[in-house]
Amino acid sequence: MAPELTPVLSRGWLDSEPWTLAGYQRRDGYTAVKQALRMHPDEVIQLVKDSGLRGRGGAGFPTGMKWGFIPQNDGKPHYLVVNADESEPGTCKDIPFIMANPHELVEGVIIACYAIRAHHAFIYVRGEVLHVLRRLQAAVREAYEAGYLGRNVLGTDFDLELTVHAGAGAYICGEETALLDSLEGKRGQPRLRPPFPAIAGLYASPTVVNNVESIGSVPAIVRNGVDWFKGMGSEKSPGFTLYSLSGHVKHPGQYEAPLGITLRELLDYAGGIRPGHRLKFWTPGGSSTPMFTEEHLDTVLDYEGVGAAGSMLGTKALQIFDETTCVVRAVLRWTEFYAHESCGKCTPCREGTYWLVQILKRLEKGEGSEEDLGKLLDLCDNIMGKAFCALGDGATAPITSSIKYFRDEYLEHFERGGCPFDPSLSTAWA
Ligand code: L3W
Repeated sequence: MAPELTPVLSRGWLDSEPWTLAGYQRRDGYTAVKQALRMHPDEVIQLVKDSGLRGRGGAGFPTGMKWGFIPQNDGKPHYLVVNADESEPGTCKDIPFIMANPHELVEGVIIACYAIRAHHAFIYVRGEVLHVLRRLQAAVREAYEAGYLGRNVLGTDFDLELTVHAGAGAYICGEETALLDSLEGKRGQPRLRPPFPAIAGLYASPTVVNNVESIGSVPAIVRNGVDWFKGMGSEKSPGFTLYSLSGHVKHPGQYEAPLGITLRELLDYAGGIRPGHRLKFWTPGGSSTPMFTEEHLDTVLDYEGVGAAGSMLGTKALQIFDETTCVVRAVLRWTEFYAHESCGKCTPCREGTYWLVQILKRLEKGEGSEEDLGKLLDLCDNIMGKAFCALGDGATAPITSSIKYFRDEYLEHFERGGCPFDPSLSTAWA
């Protein structure tokens, strides 16, 4: 039997105006921060460490451990930066969460800042999503008026300023150090790590950078306790999470479920593949994660399960394609995205993604040769692990995995001298 859905972050999404302070307070909103402020900051860090919460932005790094990296008594200001620059292809969880539940994010920010002794937090939002920005700004205003932000939070001696910052819409600014450069007013390009942001982040000060969903999960953990959280999910990947299902499923959308659910089980909730069709390929964590096929329907969707099957859980963005979709065309489309979004700082990514697009275009039109597949793999090998940040690595994932599972489909293109698929049949290109 499929594990039951676990609406924690998505609780109240269908309520009337769940985004208001009053709406959030009806769902126990801002009770966790009161509990946290009665604890010692180190106890809050320990609680998050004990919960086993792992970063929901793609890498799955333990959240409590990251908070614990912030040096204490160093005389420097500390910062919390929330990465709300959601833009990994297929990923659409942080935006709906903020739209429905901005106060849960604000409450998580207050708890996290108290724990790491930060007095200024920033939420870096993708600039194009004006509705999200407005929703968040309104919530922050309400939180200031209610005394949850500003001087003497809830009558304690803890002060906290929260700034909502609009980015300008570049995928690279989802990379934590590029985001920090952008926030400092520079062109968003990744920095060399180490030093990690925990040591030298915003304005060269110790900074925690966490994804929206990671911070949004904290109030429920404080409210309900570690055992409750660990009662969901798997041993090394505990808890609930938002899976985004898109593409050829009957009911695309966000499904909040325990880590460790499988795609087969999620499809039961999403009404299955669109009627009359069958699953061909899918991404477990956005286009930066190697694709899977039908044989992976029962892969356990947690960090370990997906890793063991040769991919990454990433942002849990499950893009689902049926048999009408040309895999070469899908890969070309993703690769054009990476070439466009490459920041140009390092040669393997800047030049490599450009050439990947040229070769894929040729292949898709049926003008390539088998030798081109070797060239693609060679280029990927020269990008993977050699680019300045994960963008380059991500660009290689759809290519290497599609050649692994669908080599024959690539060959068919140049054997027939064109694409064997009718694009009008696949809604993936609508
Ligand atoms: C201190 C150490 N801190 C690691 C911290 C580090 C970071 C976190 C994870 O990429 C992935 C990427 C995308 N001392 C530390 C330390 N940290 N060692 O831990 O670091 P890392 O390098 O493993 O990952 P990352 O650079 O954060 C994230 C993949 O996620 N992805 C998602 C992309 C989504 C977007 C978006 O929507 N905007 O970009 C999808 O698969 O490809 O592999 O905080 O500082 N010793």
